Amino acid sequence: MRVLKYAILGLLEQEKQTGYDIAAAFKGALGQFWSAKHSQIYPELKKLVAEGLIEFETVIQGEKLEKKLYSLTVTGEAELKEWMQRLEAVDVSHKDEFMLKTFFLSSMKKEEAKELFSNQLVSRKRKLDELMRTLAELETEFGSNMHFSSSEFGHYLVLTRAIEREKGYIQWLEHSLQFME
Ligand code: FER
Repeated sequence: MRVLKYAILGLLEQEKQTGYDIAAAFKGALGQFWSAKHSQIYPELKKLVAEGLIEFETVIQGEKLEKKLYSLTVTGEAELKEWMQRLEAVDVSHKDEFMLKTFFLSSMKKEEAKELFSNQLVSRKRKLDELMRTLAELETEFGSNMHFSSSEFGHYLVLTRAIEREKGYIQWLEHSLQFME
């Protein structure tokens, strides 16, 4: 399934944007959990136009730089809505290189395994720190009592989910390290 298609439709549902704006969005919060490269975004935009899901008007930016300002069509809006409501299958493809190494752990010496786990613990704690900082920023900017109609409510939910995941991951790493004592 072309999930990128829906990511772009979702962005355009928020506001009309240029290809540049869309690419920039993937460098922000969105890109933290759904990445896409320029080389995927621009062909996808072309495809979506051909399919009648998005359209564009040409605008002049700055001196005489022509830009395509994309927006959703009625059909695009309907497809996005349908996808948002659709129940997706539980994703079994969440690839985690560290899990792959863990699976083969018995081929390592215990001290090496402990080092591998300790290093992973450091990097997961860093990730958790970054998530907590972003959450604190969000709360400073938008208030700490988020509710459904807050503009950043979805972002808030994504962050709190990631924070719980990292906390669980850290706990598991610590238990595993104790196990290897
Ligand atoms: C953010 C939104 C999401 C962010 C990180 C994430 C650091 C990460 C999500 C994930 O790992 O699932 O603004 O900022």
